[in-house]
Amino acid sequence: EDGYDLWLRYRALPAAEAARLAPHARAIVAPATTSPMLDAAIGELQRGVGGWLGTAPARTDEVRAGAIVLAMPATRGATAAWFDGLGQEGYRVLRTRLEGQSVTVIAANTDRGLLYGSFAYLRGIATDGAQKAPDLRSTPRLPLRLLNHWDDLNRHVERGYAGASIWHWWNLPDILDQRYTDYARANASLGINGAVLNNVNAKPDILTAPFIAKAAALANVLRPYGIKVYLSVRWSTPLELKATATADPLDPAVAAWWRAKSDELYAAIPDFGGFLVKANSEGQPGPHDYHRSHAEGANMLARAVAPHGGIVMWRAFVYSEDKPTDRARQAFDQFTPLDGQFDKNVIVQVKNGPIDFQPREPVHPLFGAMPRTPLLMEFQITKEYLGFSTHLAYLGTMFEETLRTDLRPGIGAGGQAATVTRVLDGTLDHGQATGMAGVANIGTDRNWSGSHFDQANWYVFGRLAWNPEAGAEAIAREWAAQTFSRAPRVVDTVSAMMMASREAVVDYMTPLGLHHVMGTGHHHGPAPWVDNLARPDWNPVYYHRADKAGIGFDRTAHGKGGSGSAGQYAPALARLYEDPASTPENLLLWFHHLPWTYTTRSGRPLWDELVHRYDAGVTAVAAMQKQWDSLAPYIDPQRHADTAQRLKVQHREALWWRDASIAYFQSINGLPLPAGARAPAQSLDDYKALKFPYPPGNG
Ligand code: BDP
Repeated sequence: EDGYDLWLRYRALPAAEAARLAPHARAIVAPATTSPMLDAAIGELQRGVGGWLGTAPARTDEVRAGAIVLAMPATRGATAAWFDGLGQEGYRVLRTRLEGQSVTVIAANTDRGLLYGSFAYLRGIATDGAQKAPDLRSTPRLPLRLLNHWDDLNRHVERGYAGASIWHWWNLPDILDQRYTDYARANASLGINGAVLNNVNAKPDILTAPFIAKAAALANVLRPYGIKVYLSVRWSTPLELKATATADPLDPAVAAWWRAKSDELYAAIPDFGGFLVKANSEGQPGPHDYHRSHAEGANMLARAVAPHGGIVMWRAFVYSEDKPTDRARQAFDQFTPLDGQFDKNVIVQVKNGPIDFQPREPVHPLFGAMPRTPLLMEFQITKEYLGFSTHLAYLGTMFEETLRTDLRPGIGAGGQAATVTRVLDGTLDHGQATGMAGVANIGTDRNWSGSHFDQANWYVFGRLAWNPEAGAEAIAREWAAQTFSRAPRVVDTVSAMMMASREAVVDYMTPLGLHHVMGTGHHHGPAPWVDNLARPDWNPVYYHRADKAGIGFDRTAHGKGGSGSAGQYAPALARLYEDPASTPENLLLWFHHLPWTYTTRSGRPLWDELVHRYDAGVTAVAAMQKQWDSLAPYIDPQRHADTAQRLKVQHREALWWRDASIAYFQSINGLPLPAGARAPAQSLDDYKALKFPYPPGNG
């Protein structure tokens, strides 16, 4: 068990379960007209059932007892009600009678629905061992369910902790790796329907003819699995390719170049999805270089792809170099004046929080402030700030926390909470459903994600993109059952570990709303002392603002001496954040600068509470180690040992985070440790002296 099969393992079933499944999986009956997507669905059913039972069911066009029937509305004997409300992507799976025979029906209006329905059928059996007759119905809540690969053309993966890029650009387009197909299968099993192939820090080369041919070859492999290809583009591409004399979006020659380039792309990839753009952000060029707005830039590109049905995803991850205002408020300041100015096929892609994928952030204020602009959620699946692929941190709880955030607490439009999910599905404001993009954690490592448990973050991202209300815990359980074992003991223990894991990381790294205190550049390990970087808003000291008297970033109203970013939320939410007493304690120091003696909800003074949280984080990792050890008899030795090694490192590094952070903050506040707290193992200078050459994912 090296993890390559992900959650699609299909290992031989125990005899009793096989005996339950076999009579209901004797053959696969499919529509006579075939298509690559239908073939993909049938191929997966044969692989799955074949793996479980030892022989794969044959494909036939005659309904017979015990068959799995892939049904479309035109299928003879099909019941119209099966297809009710399934739309273009939904499916229904049920045990019923067709032409007098007892069969299992997978029904959908489209091939795509049959593909998703086939995976759902397989997931059902994998999680319940064929105990109950399948009875499933689902349609996706969001149309765009995308992975963003931060993969460079030389196969380096920015913030990648799972080896090199799976895209072998050099070998493409002629040599196609089996991994591309297996990648597509895994995504299709979750309903992921798009992949941005290259890094947002894009190179002009991606739009040259040779790379378009390479992208087209990948598109051909992914298409039968319902996955469209998108590309990240660099704003100044025509200028850098010396095709134009400027990259000004209002220059007709520039617009004409993008139109012609789009035509060329669509000629090679007829279902090309569109462009993702990082502009005027962290040194990337953009329309501001020509005194044009983000909207003017995005609209110019949008008009180039519009005739082909393409979209532009314009990122809102911007913070300017010259304006020293609070970084957390800059995207809002730049984008809210543009609300309503974007073309219809532009979607603004917003990170979940206002800084940068921290272990915990409040929701990004833009989600509540662009009622006339469709917004796409950007989550980071790869764990840049949460211990790479070494630390076990299940991100389902983090994604869910953001999606469930009520943007207008107490106001609830039409009785329903104004959740972030409802911004994405369009029911809150602008009426257009968008979706979610996840920065992928996939690489050439045999197990795809660096660690076995990081597969769960790919999995939960996809499942929540399909249904943001599916529930992180339910998803953890189904992942554990498919990935390790259906034994209740395994599912209970693994999901319990997962559900507590992200909070543990928050506790030992950034408790109580602290953020951005990681090592410079690579973001590995604690470095709250760093104060010498080129830009103030890259320095940890800028974010925690600890001094002799207190700690935290005052983001309350200007009038109260804060940065004003709490006021970017809708009034009801802003009111909560303006007052430390009503701010959720897990965001306390995000919004407030408080004296070390401030009394927290436990009754402990702030300093003692901070130390308490660091300790709680370390203790939680020790608990995960124990839980994992207890599973040794139930998990294959290879994956058990690999995970145990990582947990051991995580425990050591949690202690390091705790000790280094405490040593540093103590050097600032001069306070004694709370009674009973252990002194840091080493001196602050020892921690400061640590160096990390050649970290993964960084340059
Ligand atoms: C930060 C990463 C950086 C990315 C940037 C982005 O450190 O590597 O390029 O975000 O999202 O999280 O553009």
